[in-house]
Amino acid sequence: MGVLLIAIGVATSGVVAASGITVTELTNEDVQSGQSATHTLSFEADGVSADGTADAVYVEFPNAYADNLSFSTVSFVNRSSGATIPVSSSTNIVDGPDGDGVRETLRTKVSHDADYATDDISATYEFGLSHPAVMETTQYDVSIEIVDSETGNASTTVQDAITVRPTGVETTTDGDDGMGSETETDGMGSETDTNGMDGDDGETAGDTSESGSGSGPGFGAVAAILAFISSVALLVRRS
Ligand SMILES: [Ca+2]
Ligand SMILES: [Ca+2]
Repeated sequence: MGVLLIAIGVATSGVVAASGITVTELTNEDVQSGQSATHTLSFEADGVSADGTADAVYVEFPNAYADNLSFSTVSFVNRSSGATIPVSSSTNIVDGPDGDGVRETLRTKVSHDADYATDDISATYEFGLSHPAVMETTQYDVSIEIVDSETGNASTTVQDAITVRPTGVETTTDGDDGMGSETETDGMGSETDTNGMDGDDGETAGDTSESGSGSGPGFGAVAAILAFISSVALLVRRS
């Protein structure tokens, strides 16, 4: 228990400096399969160095969004003063921190040369996504990472940030199956009626049952039953 608490403490203190990345808004986070949508993503981060040397800010999407990602605008401000944090290298779509060779990440560099050490910032991105075609509801993470020139790295991942829902019609085939099982039930019904006659009438009924099922359900079975009844009537008259 003590060891576990220490481990958590170390993990938390590892993101001092540039830290506290918190997503405050993601619009259109629930979309249909294959839909294209524009999104606004806002987040806050603390302790970004204002030393006049560039810091890189990454917004990383799952690989499914590579080639389905278009950047529009971004702004960074100091949350207290409202001062603009200047963009020193405009946003590009790059491989990003995961280094997997897939270009699924927005990279922007900021550089604020201020007379104080760090900014606590608010960032707002606008971008477009063409969402994947999915067969079942699928959720995607979005990650943010800041590589600071002086105060170290910080990152966060929003699990299941985007939900993509399938659009297909699913139940037509089930309706057809229902009709099929009704036909089967009719067949069973005819047999049950014939068996009922069997139980009442003994030996002769056995033959009738076979001929009934042989000629199939419906009119044939009715005809067989009528023939059976008339033959019983004849037997009754003869006896
Ligand atoms: Ca810096
Ligand atoms: Ca990548």
